[in-house]
Order: sequence, then structure tokens, then C-alpha cells
Amino acid sequence: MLAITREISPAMAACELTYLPRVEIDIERARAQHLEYCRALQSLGCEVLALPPEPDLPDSVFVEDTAIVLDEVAVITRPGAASRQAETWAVAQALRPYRELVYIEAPGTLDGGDVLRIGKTLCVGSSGRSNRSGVTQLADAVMRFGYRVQTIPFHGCLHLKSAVTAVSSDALLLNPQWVDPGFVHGMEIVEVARDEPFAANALLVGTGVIYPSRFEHTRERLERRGIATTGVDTSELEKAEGAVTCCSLILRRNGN
Ligand code: CIR
Repeated sequence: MLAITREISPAMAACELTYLPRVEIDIERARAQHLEYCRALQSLGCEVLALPPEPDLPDSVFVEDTAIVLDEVAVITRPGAASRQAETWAVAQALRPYRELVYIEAPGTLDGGDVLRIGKTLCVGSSGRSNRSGVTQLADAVMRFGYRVQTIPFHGCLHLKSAVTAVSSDALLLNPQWVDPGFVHGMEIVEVARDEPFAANALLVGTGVIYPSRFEHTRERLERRGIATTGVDTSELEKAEGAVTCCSLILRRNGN
């Protein structure tokens, strides 16, 4: 597995914020946390390809939003925040050796954080970042590989994957206050602990899960179900409304 990441931008303090108030981000601490995150990726079997920091792109550490990488193709997004649209260029260059690239074009917008793959279904959150044209272009790009796209309503958080992520091949971690689990069929649902609303974002890497250590109650629920977690500290990334899925794009080198 290859994990594409990008180092923390020195301009991260000017990040986009939608649901959280702006508070000071300790950039050095953010860098240390990001390094710990990259080590966790390595410990779970990834080679990490770290792109250099982008001084003019505050949110560029959150590479997840710039591409949807499937075994057959990579869809380069057009992020819904104008300040983030220039982030895609370097990520596309990094992906080019590994995948055919397809681009979301204006007026479409799509953030990778809104796209949850469950088998051959791409669940796309209806958010302020991903519009109808973006979703239609995604569906057109992946249809020939047998994927279907399903739009999922949610509320209360930035991206669909703030509310629900995969924690194994047959289990999802979900916050029922933010997304109705009715769209899920044939998978176990693990609900976040009520006192940890932000705990639904977990990063599945192979059979391991990278997970913010501070969500102790939800972490216990995962461990009780036999889902092993590798804990990381994400306090500074969280101040920028980021979490663990946002900071990498994980792909099998050879596609199919
Ligand atoms: C933003 O608002 O775009 C960034 N500050 C946070 C993006 C986090 N990305 C993600 O959840 N996929």
C-alpha cells in the first residue's frame, strides 16, 4: 500500500472553518502529530509518499479531499472551498504513475471527505462542499468500472466521513445524530459514544485502524468488537476541522 500525505502548511492558521470557531493552532505540535500519523501508516504496512508543504495553501495537509482513488481510476476533485482548489495539482502529479486520472470540472465541486466507498457503492454526502454536478461527474467517471453512486443526506458536520467511516470490511463507525444509518445494508454499525460526537472518523488501513486516542469511550467499543486501533493524537488537526481520514490517500500500487 502507498499512502500519499502532504506536510503541514506553515499557513495552516488560515484554514477554512465551517462548524468550529477559530482557535490558535500550534504548528510545531501539528507537525509532530502529523509525523506520528505517518509512522502509524508505516506501522500498518504503508509506504508513505510525503508531498512537500504548500506555503500558500493552508488546508493542503488534508489530501483526502483532492482525489477519490479506486483500484481502477483516480478522480481528481474540484474542492468546494475556492481556497482549496489549487491543492489538486500536486496530488494529481503524485497519482499519475499509478492510476488513470479523471477530473471533476466546473461547475462541479466535490470533496473526497464526502465520499465513503462501501464495496462497489460510493456514498456521497450532500454537503456544502459537494454539489450535484460534482456527484453526477463522479458517477459518470466510475460507472464503467461497475460502481454506483448514492447520495446520502447528513447534517451537523463538515463532511460525510466526519459522521461515518469504515472500520472493517463489514462494520461502519457512525454518529446517528449526524447521519441516519438507514442507508446501510448488510454491515454492522458501531455507534460513537454519546459524549464523543466527533469520534466517527477512523482510518481503515488494511485490517488496522488509525484512531484518535482521545475518544476513549468509542475506542473501547471498537476494541470490544475485536477492531484493533492504533492511537494517534490529532488535537491540532482537529482545530482545522481535520481528522484521520483527511490526511492521506491510500492506494494499492498496482490497482487491480
Ligand atoms: C476544510 O474546511 O476544508 C479544512 N479546514 C478541513 C478539511 C478536512 N477534510 C476532511 O475531513 N476530509
